[in-house]
Amino acid sequence: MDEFYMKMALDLAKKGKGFTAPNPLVGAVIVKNGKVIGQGYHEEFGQAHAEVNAIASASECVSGATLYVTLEPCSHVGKTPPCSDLVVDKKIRRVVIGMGDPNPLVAGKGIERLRNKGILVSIGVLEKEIAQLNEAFIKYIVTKEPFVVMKSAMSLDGKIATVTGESQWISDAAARKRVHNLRHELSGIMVGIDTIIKDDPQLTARIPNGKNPIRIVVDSQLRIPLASVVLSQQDKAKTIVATTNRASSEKIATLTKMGIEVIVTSQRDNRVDLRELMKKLGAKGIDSILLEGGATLNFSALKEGIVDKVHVYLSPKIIGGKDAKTIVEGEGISSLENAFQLKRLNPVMVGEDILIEGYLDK
Ligand code: AOF
Ligand code: ZN
Repeated sequence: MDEFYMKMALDLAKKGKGFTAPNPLVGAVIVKNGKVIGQGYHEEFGQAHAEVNAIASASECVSGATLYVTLEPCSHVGKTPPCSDLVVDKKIRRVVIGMGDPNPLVAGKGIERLRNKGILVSIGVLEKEIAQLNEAFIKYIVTKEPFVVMKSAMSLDGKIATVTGESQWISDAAARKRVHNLRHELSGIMVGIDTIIKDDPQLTARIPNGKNPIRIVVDSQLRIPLASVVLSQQDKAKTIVATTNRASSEKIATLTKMGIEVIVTSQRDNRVDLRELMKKLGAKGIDSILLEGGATLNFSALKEGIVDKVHVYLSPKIIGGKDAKTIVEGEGISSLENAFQLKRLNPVMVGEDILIEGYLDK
């Protein structure tokens, strides 16, 4: 039964996708005498925690009930008072927790408070699924750096375009829809300047009620055209341009006047220092980033070790052409033993395409 109610809490947690960052997705269910009497989830950043919403929704007194919550109840005074105290005050008898809270402010203290008050606590129900749902939070709360997902779509022979540069569309409509969902779920979307110059993309989440990610353009020399969509259509989403101290200060001033935030990093191989950029974006509360290319930036991101996860869509097409572009270029790796290794691969069909998800083995 614990798994059954935890699954319910997990499904509730998912409803907050796209709206809670950099805070976690959390769901809670209250059960008394075999009946669900309350449900809640963390709906939006800064708003009530899941436990508070579940208790507030209860159709009868929660005293003596069991609380199922995907994340350890908090023990700190943050934007809201500690949930573990509320659970104690409301005389809940048993608490079933999906996973411990990696937040150093909590990290076991919530569980300790509950146990000290004689509440029965079980931990680790559906932990793997819950941790995966909160993989960005788990990294960010400890490192203060965003969780980066590198996404690419390619033909079966590894091309992202034909020799003439035609690239729309390699992947199927179902795959594109899934990517727009991912844009909604993650806080930022990052591309290199060549992608802006070549495709002039919007980088928005075009799904119903989609939340647009913050657009981040990596542009070492500030070559970005002022008329590009990411600069001229700022009502849709905020844009940050990341550059180096090599960029013209006049252009920085022009962009700033247009309302664009410019982040200047030191140079690394004449380019934006991506590790420094991740620290700076993390400091702004950006907990997750979808890296959407191009091939040069993809290589730099892998080389600098900022990529946590990849999503590669394989489309059942063969394009050929030795000059047709592939998903990762740059200078490449010369010795196979230094190749970027993936683990925990998960292939799934998405429409006609195969999506391969995997994590970088760092
Ligand atoms: C949430 N929602 O349902 C739970 C959280 O910034 P605050 O004060 O809202 O506190 C955020 C921390 O509270 C968060 O990092 C996590 O450790 C803990 N639990 N947070 O936003 C919730 N249960
Ligand atoms: Zn809380």
